[in-house]
Amino acid sequence: MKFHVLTLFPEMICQGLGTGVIGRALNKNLIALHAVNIRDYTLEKHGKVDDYPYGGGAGMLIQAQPVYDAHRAVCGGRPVRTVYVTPQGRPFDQRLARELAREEELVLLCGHYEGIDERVLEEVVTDRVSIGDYILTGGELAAMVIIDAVARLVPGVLGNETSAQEESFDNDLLEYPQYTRPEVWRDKAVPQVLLSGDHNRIAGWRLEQSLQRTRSVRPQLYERYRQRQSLAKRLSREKRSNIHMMESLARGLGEILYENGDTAAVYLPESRICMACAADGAGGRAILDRMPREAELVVVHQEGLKQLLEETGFQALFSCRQFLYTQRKTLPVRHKDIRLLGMESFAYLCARYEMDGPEYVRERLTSGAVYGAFVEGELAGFIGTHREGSMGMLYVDEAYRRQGLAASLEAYLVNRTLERGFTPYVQVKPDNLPSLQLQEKLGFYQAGPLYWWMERHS
Ligand code: 4G4
Repeated sequence: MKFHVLTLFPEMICQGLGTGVIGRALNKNLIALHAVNIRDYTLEKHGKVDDYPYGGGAGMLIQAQPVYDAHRAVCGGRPVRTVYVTPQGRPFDQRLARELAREEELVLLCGHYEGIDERVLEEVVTDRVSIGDYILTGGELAAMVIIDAVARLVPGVLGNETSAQEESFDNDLLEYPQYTRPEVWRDKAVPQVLLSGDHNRIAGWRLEQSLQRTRSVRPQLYERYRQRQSLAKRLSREKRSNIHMMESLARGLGEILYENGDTAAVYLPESRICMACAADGAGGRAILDRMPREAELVVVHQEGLKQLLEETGFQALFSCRQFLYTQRKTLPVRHKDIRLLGMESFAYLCARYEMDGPEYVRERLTSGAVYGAFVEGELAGFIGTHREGSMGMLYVDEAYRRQGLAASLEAYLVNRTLERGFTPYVQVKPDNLPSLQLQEKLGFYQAGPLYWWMERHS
């Protein structure tokens, strides 16, 4: 991923990001940083880039021309997402960091003085972003904060196999306190439970600490956590048919749109998917009333809700069966050479997985969501986790079929999913017999009736 920064202080950017984890990622060419001095593009002979604001007022503004020309020099004609860091922007958070991490290139524009002439902002800026409700003397520190948060999500940057996949500002809770040696420091002992070796008790203590911290420091986060827990509890009564909703919540991909008795809707803003179930027509309409305009896809498994959607501008794209793996134990994986795939496998995947298009393949690959099976060093097949959390994209090359490779791939992904504390589930088209058989063979349970993916037709 490449970051371009348009700034009056390029050395500040390079200095600030040149060390530590981000510095190492730069050296390893996992990310690139290109700081551009706006002043280099002024046409004014003394290098001036600022002037007085029309209408009067304190301070100066950066003029449109040098910013525009610097941006042109960086992007040429290419459409590159361009972030203006400003106190007047959309609040930056982990979700926006994940969204920006999906870009191949990003421009960050840093303001100074009182800001920048609005006309060039209208021309080049795609996103106005604020890192918090306070004023800085320049946009550089804000841009560096964003670059740091985004860069650490790029696969490989955090080192080893840690991938950005499904990392979330998790389950809305703050982290619990942690301790390292020595066991006693200045008469303060490490909490006894952490030395007990009893992993259940430790997990319970940590959760309790997280809850206390969150409740006292971030009451709103705590409320959201409580709401999610209560919906999860309700959904779990019908866990089998609502596993897709449960899992999107558990993985921090979805937020609750509506909850009332047996009517519930979860919305996944990053993939613009809504998952819903309704007790009756009134419930269905309550969901529709709250569904964001941007929602492109809706997943339902009730005939009534499907009809209601069809009356409101949606049509069924396809249907599928849902299977889940409720056992906690990992599965044996017969083929040993299965690993995370990166963009080097882009062409291979595009030629074999056409259903969701190359942009989707790129996004999944760069998110660290796709694994490949190798036979004698050659890529023979792959599997991935879809954006909403289900496993899929399973494919094995003709020449390598009937050797249990698909089973190995799926078993492998089941194990990785379990490791993350999630419940593996898949959605299978009803006519895909080999896949239906595979789910049975691996010990999956079919959950609920048919699921319909509904698409908005404009
Ligand atoms: C744009 C307009 C970002 C940029 C005015 C930038 C805080 C943030 C700046 C200014 C910033 C933030 C000089 C006020 C630079 N301050 N919260 N300062 N100012 O993200």
